[in-house]
Amino acid sequence: MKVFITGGAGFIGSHIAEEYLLKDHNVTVYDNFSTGKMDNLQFATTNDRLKITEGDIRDYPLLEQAIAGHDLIFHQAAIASVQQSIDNPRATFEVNAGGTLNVLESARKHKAKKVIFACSAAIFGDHPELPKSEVSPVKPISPYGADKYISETYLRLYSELYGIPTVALRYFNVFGPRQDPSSPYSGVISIFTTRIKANQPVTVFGDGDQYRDFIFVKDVVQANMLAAEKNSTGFENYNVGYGKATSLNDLLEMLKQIYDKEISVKYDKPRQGDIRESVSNNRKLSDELGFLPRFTVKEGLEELTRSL
Ligand code: UD2
Repeated sequence: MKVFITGGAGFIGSHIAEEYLLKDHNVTVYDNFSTGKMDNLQFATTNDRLKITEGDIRDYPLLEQAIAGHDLIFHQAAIASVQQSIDNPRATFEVNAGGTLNVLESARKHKAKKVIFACSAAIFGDHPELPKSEVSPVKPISPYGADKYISETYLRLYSELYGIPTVALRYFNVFGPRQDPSSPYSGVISIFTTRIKANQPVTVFGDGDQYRDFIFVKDVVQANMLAAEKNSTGFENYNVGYGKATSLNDLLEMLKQIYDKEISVKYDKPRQGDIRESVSNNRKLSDELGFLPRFTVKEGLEELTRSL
């Protein structure tokens, strides 16, 4: 298989690259290195089955040329910050929605076998139905969520109009090694673990009883590979979470046990625009793709902290 990964030098993309290389496939990473890092691909710098192309998904001619000859396209590139999408919706639209269209059009032109897309639980917004299944109402509350939903819609259209098999994986809260902790809007686990390791206090926005569905990055890779392997012809979407709720207070308790030290926690007012609760119903993912998470949240945290 020839595997093409947009955003392949980023957090999730680099883990997908790593697994395909371990299975002896040829992998092309396409990344503009705005947030992706060469460091994330350190495990393979001497592997001649890895090709790295520096390029932007907004650059259609370059992207289209780079995609030629690949079978499987994993589209992970995006501006992943919700806040950035609120501050600058046009710029993020160009990348997150326009970029997806460029990927799909390139895949159509070169008759790729399948496109698998990193969608997001952000498409659900603050609609109260829980847990979220694939038929739960979609109501994005940020340009980021809207761009992801537009992208998913284009995936469906490209399959219906042009016959390209497409899959949208709606990621819940992904965590693991290589997640960048540097922005205030980085994933909470990357922020907490980095600060705890450095003996710095952590801030909880709200009472800490808000919960999320945290899924370890290697299980997200598993979901991607299962979606790629399934003999599908049309469009499919799947919610991708661990399938259980973990509150921030639960998380801090686990981290306290793992680090075996007291954690200094400051409780502040809730973050504006925060959703209170989010959890995935993994039924479709397990029934149709045979997904079974291999890491509990605690096991994922243990592996993450060992890597820091
Ligand atoms: C996740 C996604 C985001 C988007 C969104 C849609 C991640 C990293 N982000 O945002 O891309 O899909 O879901 O709903 O997966 N928190 C603290 N202290 C901190 C940092 C965060 O208390 O230092 C809280 C934060 O206020 C929130 C929770 O932790 O209640 C999770 O925050 P997050 O930014 O990791 O993820 P989330 O669910 O807001």
